[in-house]
Amino acid sequence: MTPPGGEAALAERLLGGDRRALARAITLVENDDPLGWAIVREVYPRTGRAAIIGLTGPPGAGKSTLVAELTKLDRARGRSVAVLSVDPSSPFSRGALLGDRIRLSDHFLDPGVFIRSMASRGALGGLSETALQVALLMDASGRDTVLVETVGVGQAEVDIIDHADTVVLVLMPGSGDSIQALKAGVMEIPDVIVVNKADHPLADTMVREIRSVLALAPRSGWQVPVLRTSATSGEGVAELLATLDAHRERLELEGALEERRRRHLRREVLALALQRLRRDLEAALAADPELDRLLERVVARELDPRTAAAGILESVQPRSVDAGSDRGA
Ligand SMILES: Nc1nc2c(ncn2[C@@H]2O[C@H](COP(=O)(O)OP(=O)(O)OP(=O)(O)O)[C@@H](O)[C@H]2O)c(=O)[nH]1
Ligand SMILES: [Mg+2]
Repeated sequence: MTPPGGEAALAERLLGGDRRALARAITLVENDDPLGWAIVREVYPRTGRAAIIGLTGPPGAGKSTLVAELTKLDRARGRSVAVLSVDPSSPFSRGALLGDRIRLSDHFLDPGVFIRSMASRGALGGLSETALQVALLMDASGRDTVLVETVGVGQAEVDIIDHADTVVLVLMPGSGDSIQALKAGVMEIPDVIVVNKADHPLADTMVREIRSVLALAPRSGWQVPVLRTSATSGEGVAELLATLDAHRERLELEGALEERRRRHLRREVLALALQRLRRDLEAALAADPELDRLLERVVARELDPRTAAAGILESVQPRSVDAGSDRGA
């Protein structure tokens, strides 16, 4: 139990880099505990200092193995690291934990590395939203680098990967679906593409295919590097880290980091507002017989669906605004 006013003390310890305070705050946020949100509110002004690097890609591409290797190199140069593995495809956090435990086990005893895995079931307030708050807590606790790993299934309203300063797409030979998704514009062009499992005979073909897709994509200033790694042997990982540094430097040099973060935060705030509106609307409708009445009239062809929808909004809007404020009862 946290005593009243305990969030201030917990926030203070978290800001001071206390790992147990960080772990506790994350659990509170995962449990959708108001105390957790209070802590996020408290520490938010102290966030924005960590380099947030997102690794996404199909299952089994080697993201966790790469994260473990990157962590090793980043630690070797004295930076503190937090790792957040988010697995939206698994209802259990245990599966994700088990695999990651093996790959990240080298780092368990290092106080400079903080590791957390999350799956859908572990996050009562919605996985992506929770993951975002967790990343903020890690940032506030003074970690230099926050590595976020997530399977690239995407299309959530709030996607954690959209909040990375640098997005790395990790593919392996045979990730044809991902190339199609890039080609079709379904998947946003990342900042860096890695073909992992470079020890595989088809790695070269894969790199060529990616380059030909990128050649068609609209150019921005940054030319997306396509790197080859073999995460299990560590080959190419130093080059990847150097590329991540280069991307960061470029962002900072051009003032692009601020611009990118502004874009992300705008999207996040809007998505959260929409999410909230939707929740409030659904809650209001569940308790409102007016919906059934309207529906009956739509079914009876007295009222068209569009007019009915407008009627619903009119009838619930004042309550929705009310429920959305923090003014209290
Ligand atoms: N041959 C080879 N195997 C690799 C390489 N990198 C990772 N693997 C293996 O591929 C498997 C999956 O690696 P993970 O790091 O768990 O992949 P992941 O992308 O994190 O997987 P999920 O989190 O389940 O989506 C493991 O058995 C790794 O040992 C590599 O460079 N070469
Ligand atoms: Mg993994």
